[in-house]
Amino acid sequence: MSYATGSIKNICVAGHGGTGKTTLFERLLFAGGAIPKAETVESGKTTGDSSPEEIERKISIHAALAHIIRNDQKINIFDTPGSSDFIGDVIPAFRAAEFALLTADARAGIQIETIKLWRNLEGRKKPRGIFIGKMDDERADFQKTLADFKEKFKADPVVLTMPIGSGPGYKGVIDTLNEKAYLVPGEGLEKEGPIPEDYREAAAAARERLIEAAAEGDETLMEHYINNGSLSPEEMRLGLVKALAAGAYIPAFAGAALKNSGVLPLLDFFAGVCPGPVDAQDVLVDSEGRQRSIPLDPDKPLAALVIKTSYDQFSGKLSWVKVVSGKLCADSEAMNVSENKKERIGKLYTCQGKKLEEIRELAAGDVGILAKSPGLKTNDTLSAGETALRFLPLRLPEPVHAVAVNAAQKKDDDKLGEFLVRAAEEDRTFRYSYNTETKETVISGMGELQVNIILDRIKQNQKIEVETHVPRVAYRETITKKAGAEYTHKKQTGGHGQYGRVTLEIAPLGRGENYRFTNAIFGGAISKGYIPGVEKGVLEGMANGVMAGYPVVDVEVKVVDGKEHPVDSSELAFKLAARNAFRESMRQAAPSLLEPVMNLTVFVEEKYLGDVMSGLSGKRGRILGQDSVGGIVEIRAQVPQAELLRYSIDLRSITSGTGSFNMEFDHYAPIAGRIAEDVIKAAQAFRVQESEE
Ligand SMILES: Nc1nc2c(ncn2[C@@H]2O[C@H](COP(=O)(O)OP(=O)(O)OP(=O)(O)O)[C@@H](O)[C@H]2O)c(=O)[nH]1
Ligand SMILES: [Mg+2]
Repeated sequence: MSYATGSIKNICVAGHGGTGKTTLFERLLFAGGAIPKAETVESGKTTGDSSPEEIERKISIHAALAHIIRNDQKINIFDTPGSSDFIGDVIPAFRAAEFALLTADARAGIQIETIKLWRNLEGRKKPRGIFIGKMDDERADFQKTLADFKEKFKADPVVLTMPIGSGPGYKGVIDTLNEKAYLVPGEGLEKEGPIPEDYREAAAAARERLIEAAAEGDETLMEHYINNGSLSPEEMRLGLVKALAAGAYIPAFAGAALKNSGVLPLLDFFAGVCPGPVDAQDVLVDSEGRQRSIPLDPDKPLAALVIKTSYDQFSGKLSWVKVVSGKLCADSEAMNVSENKKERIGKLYTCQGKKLEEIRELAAGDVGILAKSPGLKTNDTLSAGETALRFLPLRLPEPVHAVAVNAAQKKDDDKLGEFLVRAAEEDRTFRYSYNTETKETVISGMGELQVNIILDRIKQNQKIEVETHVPRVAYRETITKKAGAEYTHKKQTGGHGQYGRVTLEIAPLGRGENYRFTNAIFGGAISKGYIPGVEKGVLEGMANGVMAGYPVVDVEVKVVDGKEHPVDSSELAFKLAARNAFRESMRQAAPSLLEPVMNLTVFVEEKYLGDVMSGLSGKRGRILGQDSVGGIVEIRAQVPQAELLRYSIDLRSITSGTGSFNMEFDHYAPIAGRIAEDVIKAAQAFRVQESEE
């Protein structure tokens, strides 16, 4: 069955690891009648954590999508992983949802991943709320968590559900909008009841704030409120809908999902108050990068975005799509704008976790799954006809942790390659590449956990034995002064001989200028026709420097003189002469090693600042600055890449798993002394090993 754009909601549940997202997701599905029984994460049977690696580790690794039908609306809900290693599965859900609910553990306050996710949502101007869960736990403190929230986000949430007691005395929640209590059930669904006497005052105060938030959403409501001092329940709801779509307030909820508590009023909020596709706009860009906002309109031509790709044991490749405009029909055709070719649209599904249900069409605003469209990949735009308009790709961070891998047995190379292609399709933060320079396949991701899970899948599911090691750094070589040399390549072997003489002058260039080649010969010592051969020889010489065999950069090369033979000269002879002339010149030009230096941004809680700073100075890092926003300190530094190869592991241990970082290449910088000696020694060892293989 197809749902109209106005009857669809897309909600994303996100937040710090272990705050109870998958449990809440499960209980929402149960309360909404989508599943007959609610399972615990520990049982390994939840709708959210259904892959073998999730069941084994009892954490979420992949985004899960399910839906509830409530008041004739289809409420799509995403459960997302909390560990920062799996941000690649959170971003697609943020992209597709019109509302995000962040979970907090009432015992722990607002934790670092939640802060980072909050910032990400803020950047997207996405309406969002907060669910303070685990209220049944002994150490739960709703007010303290709320206060922590206020301090970190400089915002005062509007309480939609407040807890009745906490810990062993926790009894349920009060729905301040509908003025009733929901009591913790023995089993089954929570029961409605009157607001307990001693909570009436607090509930009334919370309701006052709700009325104000609602009135702020709409001018006529505000007038009505000023004149009458109150709003009817329906007026309130409408005001809250508008104000939330505009991001004017932040709703806060309490509950204990594991006890099925605080779930029903949340569901009613999703159905009744949350913004949906009709309240949102999306953005398309044309071939010149100009952006155009479009409403989510079912009556316009089709425009849909592939937000995620996954592989199912039975159905093969699955493409998750958000339809933004028009409708997507099963057994049809659409234009894949990104590839500029027609795509057959086969079967369409809606899903409850990994359970797929076939449907005929998806209207604008809906999210569903397309099977058997092998040509589709994440970020592709589907369109009704030919157009240059496409969606902006998902904004994902760059990988920070890399490992070099190779199949222990040559015969497994292809199988390993195929697996890596698929893994990188499934999670866009996971990358693999073959580095021709260091001759390694390097896989990289957001942290050790993500990379290790991929390695486990290679070993356990694919049964491929692999060897891993720390990736080699791509050093460079350069020169520090001017020099020059002459080289004559001369060979007499029977018939034709080989002859070419080249004199080069080389000089340092500015960092990043890489290479400049000039023919400065006057008078035809070398004919023009041989100069390309000379340049080839120079480039070959530059491919392997004289210090440790790394590529040579930032050198100006001038051909100043030479000599040719009327019969024996050839392009090859000049190439060989030039290569050697370059090597010789380089030896005399005070060569130096360069190492890549990264721009690093570290995000840590204030209490770890000192340890992280001293860690960085031990890594030859240069601190550029620091900022503190909402309880997280952002440290900016420049650090040699060689010192960062295992930084995701180091930082985890310094910060008990809470710190994270971004990095990108910035520049090459010279190294000398012991550090350079070690690099040269390691390169020699590598070469010996290579020649033995
Ligand atoms: N006491 C109590 N425990 C809860 C509640 N909700 C979840 N838990 C427990 O908290 C732990 C983590 O729950 P999950 O639902 O897996 O948390 P999550 O946020 O999905 O975790 P990740 O996906 O790994 O980030 C599990 O042991 C749950 O049983 C609750 O309301 N009360
Ligand atoms: Mg989870």
